[in-house]
Amino acid sequence: MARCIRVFTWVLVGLCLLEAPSLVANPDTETIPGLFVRGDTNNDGKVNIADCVFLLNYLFTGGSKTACYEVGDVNDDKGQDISDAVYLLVFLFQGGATPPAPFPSCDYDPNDAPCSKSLCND
Ligand SMILES: [Ca+2]
Ligand SMILES: [Ca+2]
Repeated sequence: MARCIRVFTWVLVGLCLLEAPSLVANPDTETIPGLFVRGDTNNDGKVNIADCVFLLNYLFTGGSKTACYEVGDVNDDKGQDISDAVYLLVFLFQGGATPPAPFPSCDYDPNDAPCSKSLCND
């Protein structure tokens, strides 16, 4: 199982080398603590393939955590796992479902804790 996950991760990382579309998040100009954009896992204000890589690095290679848990819960199922990276890849490359709100603009998720470390709050 661990080997399958490693192989799958490398396949996903390989996909990351392809040129990918990038959505620019739309941070609010107001400073309101707790806002975030779902899927902006590397907290750079854009949602693109780099966020998939960031999340996979965290999940499988001990990379840095996301700014807050909800940012990396791309499919909003209350967990962070490989399905979130796959969800984002399918959205970016295959026209899959849009990540649940807050996306693509900074906002709150009424069902989740506020995200105090997001770029949206700078
Ligand atoms: Ca990003
Ligand atoms: Ca999830």
